[in-house]
Amino acid sequence: MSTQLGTLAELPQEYRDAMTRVGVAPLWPQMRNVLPHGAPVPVTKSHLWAFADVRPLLLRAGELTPVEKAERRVLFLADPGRGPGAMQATSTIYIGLQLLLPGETAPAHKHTPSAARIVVEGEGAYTVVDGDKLPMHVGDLILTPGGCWHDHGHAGNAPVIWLDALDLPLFVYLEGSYAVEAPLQSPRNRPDASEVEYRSAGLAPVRRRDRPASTAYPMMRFPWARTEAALRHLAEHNGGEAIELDYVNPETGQSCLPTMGFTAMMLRAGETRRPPQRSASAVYHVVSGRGSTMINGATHHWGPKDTFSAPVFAAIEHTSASDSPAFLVRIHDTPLQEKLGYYEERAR
Ligand code: GTQ
Repeated sequence: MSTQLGTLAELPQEYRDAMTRVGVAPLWPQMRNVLPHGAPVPVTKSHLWAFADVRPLLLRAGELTPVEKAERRVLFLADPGRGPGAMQATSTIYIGLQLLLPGETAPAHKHTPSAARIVVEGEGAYTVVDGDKLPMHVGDLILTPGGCWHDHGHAGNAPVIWLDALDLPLFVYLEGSYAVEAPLQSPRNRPDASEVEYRSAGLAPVRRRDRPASTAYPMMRFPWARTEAALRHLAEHNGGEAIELDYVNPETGQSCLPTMGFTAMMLRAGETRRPPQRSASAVYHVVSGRGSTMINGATHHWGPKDTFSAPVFAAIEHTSASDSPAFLVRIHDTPLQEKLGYYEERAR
């Protein structure tokens, strides 16, 4: 059924003025904007941010703005569908690229949105999350869930760049975004849980009655070396299936953060994949390898450290270069949509 709905122009001016004075407006001229037929009409426009383009600007920020004057020295990825300066890459996902120079620190704070980092370049940086010092190696996924104190430091000798993913746009929309500041934390003198308690999938530490498990965020760091090894093993044994692993909470099996999901992907050399159309929006970060991705008919060519976005219900086709496999991390809002009860996949 698609009757043509009435427009604003059909209504007498004097009636429209009266509505404006009273502070009301008619629904029917805007009905299809907010409830389109069959599928959402995304505002987000797919875009590729080449690391080679962003990196020099970020390094210049290192010269122009001391970290003390930035708190976080970040250039964020602005969705072209929302115009210049939009502080979001998709409807719910904020992505920033953060620079820390040797010897610099970024002070502790905690905030209502959740964040995760993927290390892009450089060695020697660390993040302290609620007292746990988490080393940052290229490709590692480091969580700083909402409400957890976090500060960053850098003991190496070359610039470090990492990607920040936050559910900030959602919290801004909810009018729920704020932060609390504090001095740097003193880290506990023990390796983080990924090195001690959760070395291996399926094995979890025995919990004592007097020390109940803290199940919300038991593991804050997912070392890339293990993720890549797991993907390569899976590739040898899963037939022709997509090679994908979700980052999950090792105690509950649920997504590692409440609204954002993280999925490590491997594309075999020369492989083409057409995933289902998903109701989730996504940002892909290339850890290594080269290839191209067609999103709603437009093709992005990507290489290591590049980042690209896909709106909700995008028609996607990935192709990796023929000489070596490619490894990507997909950042998406599936966990949020599942909690809201509307996550959906449509076969293509
Ligand atoms: O490192 O804590 O890109 O609070 C945006 C907000 C990074 C951070 C961002 C933040 C941070």
